[in-house]
Amino acid sequence: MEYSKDIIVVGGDGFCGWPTALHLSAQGHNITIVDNLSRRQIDAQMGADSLTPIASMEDRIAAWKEHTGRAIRFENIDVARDFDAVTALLAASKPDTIIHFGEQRAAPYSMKGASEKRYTVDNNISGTHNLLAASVELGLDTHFVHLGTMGVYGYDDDGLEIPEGYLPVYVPGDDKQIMKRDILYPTNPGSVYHMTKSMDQLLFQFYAKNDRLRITDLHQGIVWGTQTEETRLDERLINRFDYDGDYGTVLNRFLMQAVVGHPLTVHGTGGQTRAFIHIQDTVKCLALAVNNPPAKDGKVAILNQMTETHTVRSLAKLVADASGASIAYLDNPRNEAAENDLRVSNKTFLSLGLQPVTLAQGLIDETQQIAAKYADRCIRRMIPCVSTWTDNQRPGVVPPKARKAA
Ligand code: NAD
Ligand code: USQ
Repeated sequence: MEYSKDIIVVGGDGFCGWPTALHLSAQGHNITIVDNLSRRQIDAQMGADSLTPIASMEDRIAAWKEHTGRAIRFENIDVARDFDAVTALLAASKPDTIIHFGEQRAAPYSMKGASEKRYTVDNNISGTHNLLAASVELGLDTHFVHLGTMGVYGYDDDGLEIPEGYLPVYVPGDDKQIMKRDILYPTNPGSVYHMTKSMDQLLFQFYAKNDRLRITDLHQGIVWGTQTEETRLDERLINRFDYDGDYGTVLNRFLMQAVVGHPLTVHGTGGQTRAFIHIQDTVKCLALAVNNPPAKDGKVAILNQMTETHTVRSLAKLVADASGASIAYLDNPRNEAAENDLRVSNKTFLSLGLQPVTLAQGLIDETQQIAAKYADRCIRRMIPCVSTWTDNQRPGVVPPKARKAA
């Protein structure tokens, strides 16, 4: 580490934010977590909960201090709604780095209905914009690191290796010379949630160009696993484990389903190929990003934060073979391609020294052991994915076209 940085981790109570805050604290950085605890509130509203018992923020921080002697500050601020509090905090702390995890991140939740769509857009866009506008207002030279998503690229399967954020295009100029331009890869989001990440990209493009903010946007794949080196130290530090139909992501859901004797819920044929990364690599990537800020050159640094790709059906088979679970092929509640290939460049993190953890049996076993340990906390009625992408996918709903014809 070059020197100890002052880092604000927005969304530091969440699945990726909490282990990242601990990892960076362990590396000697001074950490302030900012979170409005909305994720815990959404669980309470839905009647869901993390499979692992997550301690209160106060107990988490106290346990960390007991084990390491290191303090972490916590500020309960809604970055989307309380601009004054955001400005006051940034003015007082002048952070070297802001890491922004603080968004509504579940695609199915964002598609439940108008209220969830509006919340996701308002929360994600205003939160991101407030942090950028406050940094400019205060004249800060803060490195802004944002968690974006692989899903902004879409899954069109056009045979290209997905580059890191920018696509070179070649267009004929007036004098018939071919001109090369690097444009933002055309976004093709698959949910309202993914759309907010596409919109975030434009905010970053503008603020990097206009105000020379130093911005790193990490296009992360689906994160799996639960524990990191730091969260394993004490049960009060344990990371959250989402398995419900809105917030649970596919591999962790399969691992939990196998443990509780639920058939593995494959949507459609399971031919969807997605990018994955283990939570331990997420925190390593964040440390690499923090320690390698981009130049103030008007361009956002976009890095693909993923380590491997798999189809949903191959993951189901892997888990079924290891556990004896059965596989259920269900009608897909989403509006997405049934089958796609996916090739992704992640050359920047590899060149910075990332040695990826791949889907190894040991890690799968560990996650399954965590799931087994807390299986009695599983609320089975929260397992099905009931959020549908369009009206006509809802059971018993007459599709709009049929309604018109009647
Ligand atoms: P999470 O829901 O567990 O954590 C997000 C945290 O942000 C929560 O603690 C929540 O309370 C907080 N938050 C939300 N809105 C806020 C606001 N307005 N003000 C303050 N705090 C707020 O999600 P996660 O899985 O940790 O994801 C973190 C980020 O990483 C998200 O932006 C997500 O889009 C991105 N990401 C996650 C995954 C994944 O598989 N989990 C994959 C790719 C990208
Ligand atoms: N799927 C199943 N069965 C399930 C759950 C999901 O077949 O029980 C399928 C979905 O239909 C989809 C794929 O698995 O084709 C992935 O779904 P997911 O819920 O695991 O992931 P996704 O909705 O894409 O979102 C997650 C995070 C999000 C992040 C994104 C990264 O919730 O915050 O941005 O992964 S990425 O997918 O690379 O865009």
